[in-house]
Amino acid sequence: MTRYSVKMRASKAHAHISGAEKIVTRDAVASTLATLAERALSHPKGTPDFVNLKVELPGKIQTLKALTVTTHVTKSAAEGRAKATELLRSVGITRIDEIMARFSEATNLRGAMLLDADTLERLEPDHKRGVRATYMDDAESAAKETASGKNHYAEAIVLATKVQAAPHIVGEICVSDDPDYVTGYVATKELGYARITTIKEKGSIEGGRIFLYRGPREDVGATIDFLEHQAVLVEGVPLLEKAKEVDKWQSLEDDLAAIRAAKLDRHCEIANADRTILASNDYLGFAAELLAGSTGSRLTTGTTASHIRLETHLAEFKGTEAALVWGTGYMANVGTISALVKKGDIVFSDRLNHASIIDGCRLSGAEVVVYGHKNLNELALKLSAANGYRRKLVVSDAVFSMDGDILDLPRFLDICRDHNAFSMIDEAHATGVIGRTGRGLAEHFGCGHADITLGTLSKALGSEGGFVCARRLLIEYLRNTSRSFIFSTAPSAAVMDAADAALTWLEREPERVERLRANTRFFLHALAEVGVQATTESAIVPIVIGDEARALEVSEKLKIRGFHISAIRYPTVAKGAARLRVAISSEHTREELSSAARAIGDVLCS
Ligand code: WAQ
Ligand code: MG
Repeated sequence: MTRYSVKMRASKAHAHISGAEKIVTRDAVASTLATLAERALSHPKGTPDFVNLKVELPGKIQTLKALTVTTHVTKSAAEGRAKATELLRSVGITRIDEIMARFSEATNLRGAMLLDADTLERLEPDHKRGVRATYMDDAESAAKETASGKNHYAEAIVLATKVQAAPHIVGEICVSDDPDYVTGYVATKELGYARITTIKEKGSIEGGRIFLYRGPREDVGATIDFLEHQAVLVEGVPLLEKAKEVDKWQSLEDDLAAIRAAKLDRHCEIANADRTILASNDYLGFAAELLAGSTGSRLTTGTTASHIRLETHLAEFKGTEAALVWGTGYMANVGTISALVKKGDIVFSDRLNHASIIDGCRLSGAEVVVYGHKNLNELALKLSAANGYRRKLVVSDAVFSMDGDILDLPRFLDICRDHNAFSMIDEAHATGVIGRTGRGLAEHFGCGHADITLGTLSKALGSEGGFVCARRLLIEYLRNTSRSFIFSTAPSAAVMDAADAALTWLEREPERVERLRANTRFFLHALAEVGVQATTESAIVPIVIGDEARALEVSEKLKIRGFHISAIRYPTVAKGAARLRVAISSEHTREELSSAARAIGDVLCS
């Protein structure tokens, strides 16, 4: 079958942004071009002003067997370099310190330095560009390409395999130039691909590749020609073994097993009316009279049939195995994130996530990585660079509360799954709003659930509290470890019953959700008619004003005209991005919405 070489290169003001190459069959050429074009145009490093896509028929293709991979776990750059030295010395390559010192010269090369392994002379004619190994691909790459883009690990094995097949090459050392990526490798025919998990300090951009040559000078040209022109397909490229990393669900099982073994497991029992209660905090008997307080934590006397009923109902509504309720949405976020990740773990958070998510991340003690708003390419890149953490969590708002836009859940879930990371979404503004019957993003996209779906009872459900829907194992884990759940008084039964009634109501009258959507569309049209541009994917309509004082003034003027519309300012949104935040309800009349739009138009123009 005829195979073509397909290459992509994207740049901006002549600076390299991204590049990729594939060797594909005739019928895959068009789709490969489309994928690579999309990757070029949506790269987290920026929008290119030049994209070069190239299709060529290569010469005869050589098939190679992938180098075997071993992983050496190192805890510091010094340890990593010592490991590289030890490995290379074992195959007769000495002077490693001097070779490593040449990386300061290698940085900024598009290709690799070609060094004489013994004299350390540079052999390639172009010292600015280096030697580029090219025309190579993983023979089974389709299976390893993920929705999230390229697989750096597989690419590196393909490259290393081709390089070691070149005449007179005896070894390679690779240190990434990405400041966040500390993993590198050394490769030789005898050692295979020896991955070194930490080979440089985090934050350093000093890296590159060095190819080591041992042979007659007159053959250098043939070596470079092989590297730069011979087409190669590499078979048997292994998938990244994640031996050091425990499966995320297994890590929950392990923690729970330890808790149970120590007899520290916690359960929510309904206080039995036949027993005399000597466990509540109702010291003066008022709670029993007022029926407002719950008298204790959910784990002591605070659980009633109402709590259990609501939790069962929430799980049914969202379509998960189980659910757990906290006193507020803020507590649910803080208590869930800080229970799931700790020191030694890592959490990825969208730049525009709600404050309760931010506080949960900060409190957790885990390393916090913030990625650009909905920049899932950046998320995928940062996840690939995260090595050696016990647990990984990615958390995002479902509906962003100050912009009204929504997360691309299917792609978000793909990326989290690819990286063994827990996926968590906050559906505070999505529950009752998004999806045909208000069940949220999974209903809207017709996709699966995040591992953790958080919601609130205080918005569309008209009551108070926060909740998490998830599989039983995760809920049991949170019940045992979430400090804001364990160490606060349960919300009252009356509040639980109200939320339960709202949920039943929503199930019986899904037309409310449709009415909300129609009202939102109507309001956007009404705004457009008075010359105000606004968009939304939810029921939150932001009207960005910019200046903080001006936003306050507009909000005050609208109050005088009889409309309560909040002005949102820093730190809820960025400085200079102050806005009116209009929240639509299914119960607004068309009259109310059109007069509000007219008033906004008037005030903004005055
Ligand atoms: N030929 C020669 N040198 C190259 C090539 C090429 N095709 N591509 C990149 N280089 C050089 C260039 O100087 C880059 O700056 C440097 O290598 C690093 O390239 O988890 O990400 O693509 O096992 O940033 C290795 C570890 C990751 C993977 C290396 O390299 C793992 C990496 P990058
Ligand atoms: Mg790089």
